[in-house]
This record gives sequence, C-alpha cells and structure tokens, in this order.
Amino acid sequence: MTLQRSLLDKNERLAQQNRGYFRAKKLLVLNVVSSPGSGKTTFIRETAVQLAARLRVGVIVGDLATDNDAARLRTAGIPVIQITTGTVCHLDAEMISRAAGQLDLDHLDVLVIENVGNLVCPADYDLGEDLRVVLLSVTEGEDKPLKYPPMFHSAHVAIITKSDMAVAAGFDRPMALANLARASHHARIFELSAKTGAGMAAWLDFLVSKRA
Ligand SMILES: Nc1nc2c(ncn2[C@@H]2O[C@H](COP(=O)(O)OP(=O)(O)O)[C@@H](O)[C@H]2O)c(=O)[nH]1
Ligand SMILES: [Mg+2]
Repeated sequence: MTLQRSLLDKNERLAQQNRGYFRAKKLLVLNVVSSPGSGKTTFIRETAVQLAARLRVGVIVGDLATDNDAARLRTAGIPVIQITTGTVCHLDAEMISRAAGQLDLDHLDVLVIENVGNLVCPADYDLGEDLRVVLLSVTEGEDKPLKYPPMFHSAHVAIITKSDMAVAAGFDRPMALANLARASHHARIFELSAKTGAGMAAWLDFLVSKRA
C-alpha cells in the first residue's frame, strides 16, 4: 500500500468518527471549499449572522498562515477556531477533531468548516461533514467545474457567488450552469451575493430544512 493510500485510509476512519460524533451532537456540518478569494469567509459570516435568530453557527477556518479570517468572523460575534496548516493545502479529519474539541458544540446547531482555498487538495479529504459546499464566484471563470472535476463532482451543493458583479465580470451564466450540470450533476445549486444579500434567503431556508 502506498503512503498516500494509507494516509487517506486513516483520514477516512477519523472522518467517520467525526461524523458519528457530530450526528450524536445533532450538528449539521458543512465543508466549504473554493479557490482563494471567491468569497468563503464573507459567505460564511453572512450565513452565520443571518441565521442567528434560527440556528446557532460555529466555524472552524483553515489557512496556511494568519488568523485573519478567524478575526473577521469573531468581530461578527461568531464562535470560531482558526487552524493554520503551514504548508499543507487542505484540512484533514484529525485537525477537525482537535479544533472541534475547542468549540462548545452543545450550544451549536451548525458547524461550518472553511477549508484551505484551492480546488485540488481538499477534494480527497473527508472531514466528517454532512454537506460539501463548493463556491464558484462570477469573477473566476465559468470553466472551473470542468478544470477541477473531483472537487465539483464530490460537492453536494454548488454556490455561484458574487452575483452582484456578474455584469461587470461578463459572467456567462448559461455556460456556468451547463458546466455545473456536467461536473456537479447531483448538486443543489444556489446563486447569491453575500455582499447585497440577494439569493441568501433560499440558501438559509435550505440549511434550516437540512438541520431539521
Ligand atoms: N462584490 C462582492 N464581493 C465579495 C462577495 N463576497 C466576497 N467578496 C469580496 O471578495 C474578496 C474575498 O473574499 P473572502 O471572503 O475573503 O474570500 P475567501 O478567500 O474565499 O475566504 C473580499 O474582498 C470580499 O469583500 C460578494 O458577494 N460580492
Ligand atoms: Mg477566507
């Protein structure tokens, strides 16, 4: 067995442990993945803030370096743990297990994990989430789903973000939707702007129904 294979097998075991633990705590767990800068932190912050009256949301955020994202989320009153991975380009199930132990999970309904920004490494690592959520911003090119098939194929939800910038970016919406239909054919698709709030209501209602 190759080293890579045994690492992935170990991750899979730990991910299943996480999943069992999170289920027992009645937590809905999201693993949010995308290219750097497509809007993960902003989207997670708006999701948590706008859900606050209905569900309590905590966040684990991963980056190679800095705790900037955790600081941004904390100022919005969101319980958050930052993981810095150094050179590692993804989060793994063991990191999540350790970070989750630092959150008061008994007082949360939803745990959102912001993965390290890239569309390659995180695809192979189950974290024990219920839903893998991939973001595609209107500024990054409609063909990303075709270029990164494992990530888009494994997603349960695909979200077109920064819809407020679609015209300025010359976003080809029919093309993006066609590409998502090919690469993420079983995924639920939402289109929204975390900045203006357009489209957020449908996403929030979806989360509430999933948690129930
Ligand atoms: N216009 C617009 N800008 C956004 C939106 N969401 C995020 N941004 C901006 O995109 C940049 C990167 O966002 P960030 O949340 O840090 O992305 P991350 O690297 O994926 O976590 C920041 O300048 C955000 O203000 C959006 O819905 N509309
Ligand atoms: Mg971020």
